Order: sequence, then C-alpha cells, then structure tokens
Amino acid sequence: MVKDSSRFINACWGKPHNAVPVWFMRQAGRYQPTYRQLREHHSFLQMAHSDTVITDVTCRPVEELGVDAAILFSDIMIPMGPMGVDFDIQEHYGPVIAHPIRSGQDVKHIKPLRPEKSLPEIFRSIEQICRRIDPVPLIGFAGAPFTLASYLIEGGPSKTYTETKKMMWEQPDLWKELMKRLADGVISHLSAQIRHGVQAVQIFDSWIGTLGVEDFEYAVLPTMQEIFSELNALQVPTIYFGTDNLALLPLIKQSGARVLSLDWRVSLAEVRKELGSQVALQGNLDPVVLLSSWEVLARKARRVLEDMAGDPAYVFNLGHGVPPGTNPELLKRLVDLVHDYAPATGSGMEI
Ligand code: 1CP
Repeated sequence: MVKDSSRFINACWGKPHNAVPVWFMRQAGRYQPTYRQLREHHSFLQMAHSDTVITDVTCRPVEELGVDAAILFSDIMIPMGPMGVDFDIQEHYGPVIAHPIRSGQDVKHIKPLRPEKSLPEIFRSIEQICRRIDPVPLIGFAGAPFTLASYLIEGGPSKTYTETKKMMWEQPDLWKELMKRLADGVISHLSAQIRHGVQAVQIFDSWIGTLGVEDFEYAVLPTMQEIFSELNALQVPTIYFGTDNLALLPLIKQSGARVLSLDWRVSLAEVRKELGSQVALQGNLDPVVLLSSWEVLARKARRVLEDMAGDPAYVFNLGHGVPPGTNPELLKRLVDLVHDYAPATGSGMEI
C-alpha cells in the first residue's frame, strides 16, 4: 500500500485517504528503552527543556513505529512555569505544585504567557521536528483549563478534585478568572505552536469526566468554546481529549472541536450514531490491552476498527496513554494491523 502521509490530517477533516491513520498518546515515553536511557541521566523537566531531546524523543515513534503523526514531547504543565507556577514533575507520580492556588491573590499571580519569549527551545524543536519528519504531520498540544486547574488547585494528582470543585462552586468569580487566565495561556501557546509548524492541535482534558453535566455546561464549556473558536480560525484540525466523559458528550460536541478523542468506556459506533457526522472521532482502544498477549490485543483492536469501518472521519488511537510496561514490538505490530485493515472506504476514496 502506498504510504499516504496526509491520511491523519485528511481523516480529521473527514476527507478520503487510503488507510486508517494511527498514532498513540504517550507514544514517546517510558515504554521505550531509549527514553529510559535518557531519563537515567536527566530529569523529566531537563529533557522537556532541551531542544535536541525534544526533537529526538518526538521523532522516534514516527521512525520506529511508522505512526501517521508525531506529538510534541512536552507536558501540559510546561507553560505553567513561565506563567508563574512553581512545580516539579515527580517520577511515577506526576506534577507537584509548590504553592497550590486557592485564593484571589494566588490567581492574580498567574501571568500571561509569551510563548516564544519564555519557551524558545520548544519552538526551535517544532521547526527541527517538522523538517526531520516531513511530510508526516506534527501534533501540538496543551492542557485544558479544567485539567490544568485541577493540578494547580489540588497541588498534584487527585481522585476526588475536592478543592477544585469547592472553588468552582463557592467562588464562581475566582473560578472564572482562573479559567480565563488559563484559556489565554492555552490559546497563546497553541497559536504559537501552529505558527511554527504544527499541523493539528490536541487539548488534553484528561480529568473532565469527574464533572456532572450541569457543572461542565456552566463552569467549563464556555471557556472551551472560546478556545476552539480562536483556534479553528487558524485552519488546523482541533482535537478535544477527555476520559470517562460519556454523559458530557452532547455538550462536548458543542465545544467546537473538530475531532473528539474518546476512551474505551464508550462504543465509537454508538457515539457516531448519537453525535452525527459533524465531528471526527479518535480512539479508543483500552491501553491496558497493550500489556496482554498479541492475540487479545489484535482481537480488541479489530473490534475498535470494525466499529468505525468505512468511516472516513476516524483516527485510531488508544483511549489514554501507552502504559510504561508496553513491549514496543507489540506497538509496531499494532500500527501494521491498523494500516492493513480494510481501507476506510466511502465515495471518492482513493484505495
Ligand atoms: O518520569 C517521566 O519520565 C515522566 C513521565 C511523563 C511523560 C513521558 C510525564 C509526567 N509527562 C510526559 C510526557 C507527556 N505528557 C506527553 C508527551 C507526548 C506523548 O504523548 O508522547 C503528553 C502529551 C503529556 C500530557 C499530560 N501530562 C497529560 C494529558 C494526557 C494524559 O496522560 O492524561 C497529563 C494529565 C499530564 C500530567 C502528567 N505529567 C506526567 C505524569 C505522569 C502526569 C499524570 C499524572 C496524573 O496521573 O495525574
């Protein structure tokens, strides 16, 4: 089969292409021996601020696995540093905030982001990556305001999001102000990534599923609509990722994102029926099957592909990130299985 380097972008727009495109969240990370070697000598933050490391770690999955897109090696927390938040990323745990944000004073300290000025290494890397993997596209990303706020307010990973919800309910004006400052940072960061060459952007709202429908509608949706309306004007596909968010999907569709990235708890075929053909879908293999046998993995992957067979507006991915213990060989076989699956047919499709 002829390699179609634009199949990921075409699928985002629902345009014809010659095989189902595939990439993986966390395709750069701990499951790779080369990543673990680099990590032995550098902290995560050192790696995420070195242009040569960012470039190399971002490009490897394209070169080693044959995925249809690269995703920038960075973290949703990286822009928080120049916005005035003191944090660290701890091994096997995640972000830890030195002074969790709880008061009006704390929120006032969150500064506007001037991305090219404060994170020049990221933009140098984007240019290097685009040259190195051309014509394969690079996906830029940012954390969504809600998920970022959950780290800033809780001070780290959380299961209950108690302080976050309390601020949202008890101090709605402060919450709005925090959402606004974070949304401005997201828009500046993603617009700058697009200016420097990324061909699509994904916004990670990993923990949005903790919210009830009413809270999402009033406390988050308007912010997401503003972000996607600004970004859609830049003419690149916009992807909105969340987990455990089935009940929110009709509202999430109203966010304006071009592509919805969903987890394994939903049936993509059902979601397609429910939401219609106005959005593209991405997902949704349970990442834990990567830790099972090839037979189980292949069966579960084919099941996802069957759900979306013949749908041109579909990108294969996991429902969340690649788990650290994954065998890279299995991931490579999975890429081949997706590409060899019956082509995404439809009228006018080149096969
Ligand atoms: O110790 C290490 O080596 C760090 C592990 C690691 C890595 C490889 C962290 C810490 N971040 C990353 C990279 C990363 N983070 C990418 C790279 C690009 C790729 O996908 O290949 C991306 C897109 C992210 C985004 C990110 N960071 C999200 C959204 C996606 C998701 O996984 O839900 C979130 C929630 C974070 C916070 C974060 N950073 C790191 C960890 C372990 C976490 C999660 C902590 C938690 O469970 O709350």
